[in-house]
Amino acid sequence: MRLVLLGAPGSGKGTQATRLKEHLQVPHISTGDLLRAEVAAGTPLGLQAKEVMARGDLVSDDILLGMLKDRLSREDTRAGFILDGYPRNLEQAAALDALLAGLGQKFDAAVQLVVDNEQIIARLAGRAKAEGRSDDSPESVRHRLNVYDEKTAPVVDFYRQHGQLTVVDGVGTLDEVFTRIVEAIQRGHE
Ligand code: B4P
Repeated sequence: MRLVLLGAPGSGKGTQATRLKEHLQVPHISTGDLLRAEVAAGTPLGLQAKEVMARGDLVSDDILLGMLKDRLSREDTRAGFILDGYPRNLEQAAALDALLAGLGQKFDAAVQLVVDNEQIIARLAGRAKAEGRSDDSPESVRHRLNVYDEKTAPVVDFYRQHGQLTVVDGVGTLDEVFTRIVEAIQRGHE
């Protein structure tokens, strides 16, 4: 199973991917986690990404594509993967298609988690308190939601037009949302 998880910041992509990887027995690839690991290790790439992420902007497509190519070339992704946080714009969507075509692969479903902005702001305020992530400040969250509307929402429309989109209500308990995703994947595309 090759799954792409889409949704606004705070919609539960990372949270649900952590559960889905156990259920589907495939690796969870979070571009946000890959970037945060570079930042924590203080690599040149991490130093470049740090400020961009704290502001809530998108890190450059070239950096992301390089990281993704490396990760998808690893043996453990042969049987599938859950991609969380990529693609975030139409250029990244095209790059993903090309990358998978080069590997002789296609993804099985793009799942969009839908959560209203009020709930998103409350969730990320909670995470800011619990984990102190620099991009969960109120200013950064507002900006990330604008970036999502401007750059990432067109990716959702693109997959919808191509019949590859599955929409899931992301509001509810972690178990409820998880069950909806699993059922939606089983049912296939909407
Ligand atoms: P990400 O790491 O992808 O951050 P995110 O959008 O906030 O999602 P995340 O998966 O972490 O949170 P979740 O909704 O699960 O990206 C961070 C930054 O990295 C980006 O802003 C960008 O700068 C950069 N980046 C990453 N990918 C990129 C790309 N492809 N191109 C360019 N730049 C890129 O969880 C949020 C909170 O909600 C948690 O506290 C969780 O506990 C809570 N929650 C989840 N589900 C819930 C539920 N059902 N009910 C209540 N709370 C819930």
